[in-house]
Amino acid sequence: MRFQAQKREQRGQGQSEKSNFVTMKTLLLLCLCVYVAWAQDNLDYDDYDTGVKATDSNATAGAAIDARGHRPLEKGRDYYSRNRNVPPPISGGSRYRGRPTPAPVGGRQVEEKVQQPDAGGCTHASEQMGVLCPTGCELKTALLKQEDDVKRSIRELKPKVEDLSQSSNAIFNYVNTMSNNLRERQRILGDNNRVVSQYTDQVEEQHSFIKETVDTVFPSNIRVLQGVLDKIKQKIEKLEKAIQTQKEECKEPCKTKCPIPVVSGKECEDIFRRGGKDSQMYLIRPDAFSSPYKVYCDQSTQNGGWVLIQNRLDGSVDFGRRWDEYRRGFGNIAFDGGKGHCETPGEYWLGNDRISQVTKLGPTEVLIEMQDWTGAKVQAQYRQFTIQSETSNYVLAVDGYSGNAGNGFLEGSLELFGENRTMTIHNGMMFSTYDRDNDNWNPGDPSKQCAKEDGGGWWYNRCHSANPNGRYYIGGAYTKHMAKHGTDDGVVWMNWKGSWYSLKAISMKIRPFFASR
Ligand SMILES: [Ca+2]
Repeated sequence: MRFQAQKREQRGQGQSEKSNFVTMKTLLLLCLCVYVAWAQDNLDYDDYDTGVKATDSNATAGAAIDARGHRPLEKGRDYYSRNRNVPPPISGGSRYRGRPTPAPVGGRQVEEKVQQPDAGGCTHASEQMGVLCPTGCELKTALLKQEDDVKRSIRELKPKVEDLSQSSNAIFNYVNTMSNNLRERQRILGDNNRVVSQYTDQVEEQHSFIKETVDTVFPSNIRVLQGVLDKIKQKIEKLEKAIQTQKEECKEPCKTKCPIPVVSGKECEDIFRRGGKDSQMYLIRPDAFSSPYKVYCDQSTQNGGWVLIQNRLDGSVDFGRRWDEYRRGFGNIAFDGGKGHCETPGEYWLGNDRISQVTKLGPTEVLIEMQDWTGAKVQAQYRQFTIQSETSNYVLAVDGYSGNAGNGFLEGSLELFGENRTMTIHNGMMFSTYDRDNDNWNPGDPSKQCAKEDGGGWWYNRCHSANPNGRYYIGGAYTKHMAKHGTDDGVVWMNWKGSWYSLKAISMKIRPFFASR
C-alpha cells in the first residue's frame, strides 16, 4: 500500500510537468516502472533472499515503522480461524598246501616172479643163478622169520609215521596260522599307512594355515594393536596431565563457587516464607514426585516470591531452539557476581514442563518486565497464568491484565485492527517451535510456520504481538533486511515499541496468586 501511494505521488508529478517536458515525462515513467518492480520484489513476504534486498536505506527506513507481527490473509483462497515387525576281500597265496604221494612197496619182485618159468613149486631168481629148491619147512620158517622181522619193522615204523604225520600237520597248521597272521598284519599295516597318510595331509594343511597366519595375519593384527596401544598411551598421557592439573588445583580445599542456599521449598514464594529473602539461585521441588531443580528467585520485586521462568538481558543464549529443548529448559540460571553466591540471573528458559507444573499447583500470576536500550522500563502483569501439560501442547491461558506495556496477550497488537489484530492475540494458543508447528497460521501447511520465521519458541497465533524469545538485536532498532526471514523476529513487544524494535531486556516471573497481598 505504501509503495502504491508513492507510485501515485510520482505519477502526479509526471502529469504536472506534462505540458512543458514530454521527453522528461517518458524518462520519469521509465524510472517509475523500474522502481515499482524493485519495490514489489521487496514486498514479497516469503522471499528469503535477504542478501539481495538489503541495499536501499530509504526503503529500510520506511519498513521500520510498519506494523507487523501478523500474517495477512491471502485474498480469495485463505481464511483465518482462531480455534485447531568303510576291508577289501583277502587275496594272494593259498590256504592249504598239496598232500605228499606214498611210495610203492615190493612191486618189482612180484613182477619178476611172474616172469620166472614154472619150476614145480620151486622158485628161482634167474637161470644164471641156478634153481633153488628149499624145502617147505625151510621155506615156511624162513618166511615166518622174515614176516616177524617185517612186522616188527612195520610196528616200529608205524608210530614214527604217525608222529611224522602229526608233526607235519602241526607244522602245516603253524605255517598256515603264521600266514594268516602275516596277511592280517599286512592289512593292518595298510590301514595304518592310510590313516597316517590322512593325518599327514591334515597336519600339512594345518601347518600351512598356521604358517600363513603367522606370516600375514599376525603382523597385521599386531600393527592394529600397536596403533590401539599408541592411542591408549596418548589417552593415558592426557589423563595423567589432567590428573596432575587437578592435583595442582586441589592442593587447597576446593570451594563451591555457587553454593545452593540451605533454604528450599516448593517454589520461590514458599522459600520466601521459609526465610529465603535474598534474590538468588535456589533449589525448588514443586511436589514430592518430582526431582528438585535450580531456579532464580526474585525476592524483592513486589515483595518477592517470584520464580524467574524466562530472562533475556544480553543475547548470550540462543533462543532459536527445538521443542525438546523448550520442554526441558535451557540457558544459565545464575552467576556469582562476586558475592560468593549466585545472585545474578542468566539468560534462560525454565522449561515448559516445569512452568506447566508450577502454574498448575494453583492460581498463579505472571509478571513480565521489560527494558529498552535507553533504560526505560515497563511491565505487564496477569493475575491468572496457567500453562497446560505437553499433551495439550502447553496451551497458554491468561487473564487479569494490569501494567503499562500493553495487553498483547489478550488484545493483540493495538497497531492492527479487526482480524489482523485478532491474529496477534496469544491467549489460548499452543506452544510452537521451529520443529513443532502448533500455530494458527494455516495449520497443516509446512511452509507457514511462525516459529521458523520469528526466531523462537512461543505461543504463536498468526503470529504475534509479543515475541520475548525472538532474536536478540543489540541497539534496539532493526529492519526486515537485517531479519533472517524479513519478518519482525526480534525481542518484540509491539504495544510498547512496535515490530521493529528489539528490547534490551525482558523477563517473565510467576508467583502463586493470593488476593491478600
Ligand atoms: Ca502453521
